[in-house]
Order: sequence, then structure tokens, then C-alpha cells
Amino acid sequence: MRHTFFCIDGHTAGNPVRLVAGGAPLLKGATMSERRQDFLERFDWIRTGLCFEPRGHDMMSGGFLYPPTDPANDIGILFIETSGCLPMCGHGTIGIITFGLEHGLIQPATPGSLRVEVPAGLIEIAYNVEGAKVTSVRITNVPSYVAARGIEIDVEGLGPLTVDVSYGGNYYAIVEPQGAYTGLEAMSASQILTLSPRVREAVRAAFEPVHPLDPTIRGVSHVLWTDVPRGEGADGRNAVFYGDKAIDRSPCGTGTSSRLAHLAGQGKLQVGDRFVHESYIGSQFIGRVEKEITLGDTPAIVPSIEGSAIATGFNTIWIDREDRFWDGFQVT
Ligand code: PYC
Repeated sequence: MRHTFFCIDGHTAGNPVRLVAGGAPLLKGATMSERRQDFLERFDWIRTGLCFEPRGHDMMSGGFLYPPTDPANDIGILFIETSGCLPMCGHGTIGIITFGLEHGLIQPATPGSLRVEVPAGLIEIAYNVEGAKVTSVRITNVPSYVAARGIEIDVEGLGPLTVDVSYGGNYYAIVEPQGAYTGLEAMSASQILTLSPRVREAVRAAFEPVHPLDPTIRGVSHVLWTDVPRGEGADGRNAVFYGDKAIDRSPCGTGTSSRLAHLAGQGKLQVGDRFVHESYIGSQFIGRVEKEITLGDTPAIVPSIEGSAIATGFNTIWIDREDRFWDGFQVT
């Protein structure tokens, strides 16, 4: 039996985005968070088939558009990625909104802005258009906050580290330069890929964050190595590790949000401050602390992230049950 998925492929600041424009399964659920659980229970083979080899690769990520669960909103997004269905994905949102608008899949009630439901909550979008192209997308993201400070771990091959955990739509272990980690210049991509799973495992063993309003969002999924910038106009550089073997090629939207919350928590950013974040390959997002709020009882910020995406082509993908590798594979 052959399943067909019509995709628009592209990238946001270098990281892949696969917008699955045709072939989305019907999902149960009164919110995008509930729809995410339903997808994971019944349709995860679509994610692995489209993201894993041979149809995808270690960095592959993307998503589906759904009608909103609340008619006051414009659209819903369900994210797919090699590591699962993320509650929120910043580079994915920038790509999905760009490709969706450019190809008439999203019809905004108010041109220039959108209210978008994602599993992590409601995000607001402001975008610019020139001719047929969407030139920039700014996401006002979900509330972001520091979940834990000063977790001490010992990383085989590196040494002792003290890390914090911060949330920006996913939970990040934030590793700042310190004794055993002198900065990204001293680490090759293959060292980041070797050491990050060890950091993640050690942090997971020490602490499990749970979202104050949605207990289905829990656990550290990503590792964010911070550093000073290399490029002109940037305020900071980072390398985000996700899945089993991926370094984000974009500055990472939820990673940037978590870093903004972390810097605000250290008193280094105030409401209204901009923070230009540089990715491992030198691409940039503009971050901003929009406001301070509380999430449950926890002090939090609302961050925004701005960037742009480029569609690279249409891709009609078959998942054929007669293919031995119909639901994909990973080489670990
Ligand atoms: O941009 O939020 C993001 C993201 C998460 C994983 C890869 N990119």
C-alpha cells in the first residue's frame, strides 16, 4: 500500500524544513497538544518515514498544517523531526509559515499577522512580503523560563561542567564557557556530536523539568553550547544539538528563546533588548525580550525570534509498505 505526501522542501537559515502540504492524517484532540499525542500514538511511522533515511537525514524536520482548534486563530502546526514531535520549533515555524503563505496554503484573516496554535501553546506571527516572497517572519513565542540552575555533571571525554536548564518551547541544557568547555572554537562538529548526548544523559539523570501548564512537555531534549559571536552584528553564537546526530544549522528558534530567558534571568537582558544569535554555520536570528510575565508561579519572559526561509522545491514522497525501509531507519 502506497501513501503519498506532497511536500515543499526548503531551509530556514540553513536548517531543513519539510512542509507536508498533502497527506496529513486526521487527528483527534481539542488542542494541538492533544493532537500531538494522537499523532505520536497512531501515526509516528509518517514522521519516521519522512524524517529518517532513506527519505530524510539526521537533521530533517518539518511539519503539517491543521485547521485551528479555536476559530479565533488562523492555523495549527504539528512539528515532525528526527527526535519526535517537538512541542515547538522556531526554525520550522519560520519555514512552514513562509512556504505556506507563498503557496497559498495559509490565508491570514489579517494580512501581515497570524495567530498560530502549536503543541506548546499559542504563538503570534508578523511577516513581511515582497512580491511573491515572504522576506521575514517574526514569532512571538511561548513563555520561556529558567527551569534549573547549577546542575553539576561529569562528562566523559570533557570533564566537570555546571549547566542550567532553560525552556523556550523545548527544554535545553545550557552550557556556557567554563573550565572544561572553553568555547566553540575549541570543539569540532564531531566533538559536539560525541559530547552532547553525554551532557544530555547526565542532565536527564539529575533533573527532569515538567512544563508548569502542560505535563506532556517534559525532559531535556536539546543541548545548547553558548559562545561569543564570530560574525558581524551578532551578540552571541551557539551550537544546538538535537535528535541523535544533529547540530542545528540555524540559530535555533526555541534555543534562542531559551537563551534569552537564561540571559534575562542573569540580569543581562531587559525587556526591549535585542539579541542577535548566530548559528554554528554563521546564519542569524534576531531575538528580543518582549515582556516579563509569570508562568504558573515561575518568572518568565515572552521572547520573539525573527528570521527568513527559502523554499528549494516540491517533493512528492511515497511511503510504500512493500519497501523494506518504509518507515525509515537511522544509522547510529
Ligand atoms: O528552531 O526551535 C528550533 C529548532 C529545534 C530543533 C531544531 N531547531
